Amino acid sequence: METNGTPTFIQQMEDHGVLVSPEGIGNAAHGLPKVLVTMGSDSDLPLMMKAVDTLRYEFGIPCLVQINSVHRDLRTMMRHIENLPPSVQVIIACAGGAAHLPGNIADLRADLPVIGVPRDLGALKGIDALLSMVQMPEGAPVAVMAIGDAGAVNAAIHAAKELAIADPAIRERLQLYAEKRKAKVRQQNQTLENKLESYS
Ligand code: AIR
Repeated sequence: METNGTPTFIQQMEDHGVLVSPEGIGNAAHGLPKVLVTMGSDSDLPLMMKAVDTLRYEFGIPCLVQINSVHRDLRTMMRHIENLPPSVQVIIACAGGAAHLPGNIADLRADLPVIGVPRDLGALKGIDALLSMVQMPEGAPVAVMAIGDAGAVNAAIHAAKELAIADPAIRERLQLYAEKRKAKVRQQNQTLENKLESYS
């Protein structure tokens, strides 16, 4: 689908993935993407929407979402990752099983931090994905999160922390997010006596 080696407009759109922001998805989204959220298959989407929704609703960060499989279409993945829009500053990559996507991206993009999310899948329930991501050789680091839901949410928070270094508005939203977490523990203590009663 290339004309004389130059990507067509449609190919460029496909190459960049789908923009998601607090306002909406695709044409309804606003702003420049700061994070790429990529995954090996659309079957990873229910997990990775936890990262996408944390980015957009908690921190107001627009992101690109894109499927990239290093075991099913390595060449397309390489083209996508080498041609990301320059506004993208952090990459979150999820895969299940033999999960080489974040490690391969870390090699392709020496300039961007890569955060890995191992999917809890199959016979080994994510241990395989975790080990594939975390045991990178020296020189190409991947910041690997926990397996599953907590890892997906933490990937978004970690990405926000990286962006906050140069963005005071995101730093402020991170503080608010931490306050909400503290309020939750406070609220658990306030209702603790009633809960204890139910055990007596
Ligand atoms: N996967 C796809 N290409 C390489 C890998 N590791 C992963 C996907 C998904 C799992 O294989 O990230 O977690 C199963 O994919 P599917 O499409 O069979 O549901």
